[in-house]
Amino acid sequence: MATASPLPKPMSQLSRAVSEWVDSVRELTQPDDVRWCEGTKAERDGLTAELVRSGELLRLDAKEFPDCHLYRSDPADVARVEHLTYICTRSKEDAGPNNNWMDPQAARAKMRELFRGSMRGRTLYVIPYCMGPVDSPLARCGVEITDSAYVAINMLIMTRAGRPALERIAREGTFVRGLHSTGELDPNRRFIMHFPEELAIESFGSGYGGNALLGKKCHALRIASWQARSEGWLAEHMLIVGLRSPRGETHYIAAAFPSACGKTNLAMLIPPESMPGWEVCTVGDDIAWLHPGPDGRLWAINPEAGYFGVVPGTNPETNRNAYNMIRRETLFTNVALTADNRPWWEGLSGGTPVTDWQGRPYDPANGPAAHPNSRFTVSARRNPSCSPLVDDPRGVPISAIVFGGRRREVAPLVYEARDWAHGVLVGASVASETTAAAVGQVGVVRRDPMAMQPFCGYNFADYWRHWLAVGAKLSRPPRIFHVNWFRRDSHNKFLWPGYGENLRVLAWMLERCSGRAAALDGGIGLLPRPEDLNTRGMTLEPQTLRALLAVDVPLWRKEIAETRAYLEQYGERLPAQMIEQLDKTAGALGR
Ligand code: SAT
Ligand code: MN
Repeated sequence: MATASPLPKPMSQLSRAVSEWVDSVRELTQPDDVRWCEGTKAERDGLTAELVRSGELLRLDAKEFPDCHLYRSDPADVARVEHLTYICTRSKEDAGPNNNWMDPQAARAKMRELFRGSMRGRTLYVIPYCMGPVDSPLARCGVEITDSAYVAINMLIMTRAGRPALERIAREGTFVRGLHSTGELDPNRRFIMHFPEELAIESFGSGYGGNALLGKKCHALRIASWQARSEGWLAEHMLIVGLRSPRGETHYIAAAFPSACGKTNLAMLIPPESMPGWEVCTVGDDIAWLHPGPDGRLWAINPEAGYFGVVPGTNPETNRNAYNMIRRETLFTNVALTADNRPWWEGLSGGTPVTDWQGRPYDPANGPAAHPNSRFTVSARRNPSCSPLVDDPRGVPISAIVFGGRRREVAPLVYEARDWAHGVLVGASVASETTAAAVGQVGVVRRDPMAMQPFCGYNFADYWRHWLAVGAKLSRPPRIFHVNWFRRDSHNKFLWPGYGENLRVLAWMLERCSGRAAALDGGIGLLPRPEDLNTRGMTLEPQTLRALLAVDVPLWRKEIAETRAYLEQYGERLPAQMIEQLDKTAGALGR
């Protein structure tokens, strides 16, 4: 006779370290109830149903958008708050000029007072999660405690959360402790604190993505970048995409762009019809963990399991994969609604918004109908171009690293670094026009090295040194490129069509990686000649292509002087190689 299998152990008994931490948080925050998340679909559906009943979530038209919901945030809580985000290391220099710093003891004391009793009348959710495939040696675990069911649902979509993660934590012993409470959403009582030396995060007073889904930017970038330095790898703000050429060769590219610069679109790119035979598969759209492999190559995993993407602009022309992906099982935040309860956003050709993102009758005088930083949360499995290797514990080998910014001028469409060390300088020199993903003025150029300005958990000078050290360990390092899809003409018109056509630029990179494509030394690095780019089937005037590939030497001299002034802020800690590389570029351009 078959014996009944024993009941699984309650989650609260799997790891003593986690349970003790939960008990201490419970004592401090005084929730009415504690719930451990198992990570099942039934559990997520149950949580969703509860929020529909309480009115926090709105069910969308079940015919066109089955299992889709709308969440409206507080109107003053719609983006990351970089000015309230801190790195709390014992030494201020370890955080560096690139971070806000607070003494860890002072920060802990401040947060203790905010968290005291903050969960009264609320439920405390315990979410064990694994960043990366649960059986991957490259993955790392954490536990988020939150009093927001909306945050819990997001984390259940965005990470591999629940029992298997907690079982790994119980085996390994180490995990990142992330404590989050929504508080009263008072911007004066809002802080996102990181304690990299203790692998801990404390976030209070915001329910928005990057501030509250602690597995994402807080853990997978700020804390992980610190862990990565001590363990010899890199945690980067990069998408990972696989490209199979008509020759049948597959290459993986990791690409860093600032928030809301099209990473999700590039990761899910649809080849133009005039480029038959190309296939694209998505490994990740936002974060890459890169490890030197035993074969001397760089191997990447996507620590996330879902996408938290920008909604406006998504349509069948810009990103058909994303457009199809977000038609079911998707959680929308801060989009507008049509009369028949369908989500609506700027950039959709059909439908009419009747209710704006704040739930008011739509009036163009109030600004866009959907918030410019409105988001979708969706499982990566919903992506039609999702790579079969997303769960591969070894990750994928990276052939090319791409840095990019949003620049009206200066940066050409594409150029290649001379070598890894030059590539580190190219990455460190990234500057970009700001977007709506962070609170503050939109459209001003700011320095954003490796697109990590808001996300590097330690001093950039040490980070660049670490990048140089990782490169020195690789016998087959990826080639490093810089792209700019956003260059404009004197009438402020974009010169390059972007989206699927970006494949033409990626194709040149892959030809470079295979040693087949030529390049010209343009002083700033290596550029394709106009005839090296495949422009067959697109309408691009020859003079436009020349303008896209032009290096404006006087502007570049100014750019180099600004980069020098920026790097010099890092003083003694700045690796000498960075200035050597800059001098080399300045020399190549003629002083
Ligand atoms: O808000 S998030 O940090 O999650 C998204 C982004 O800014 O890239
Ligand atoms: Mn991002």
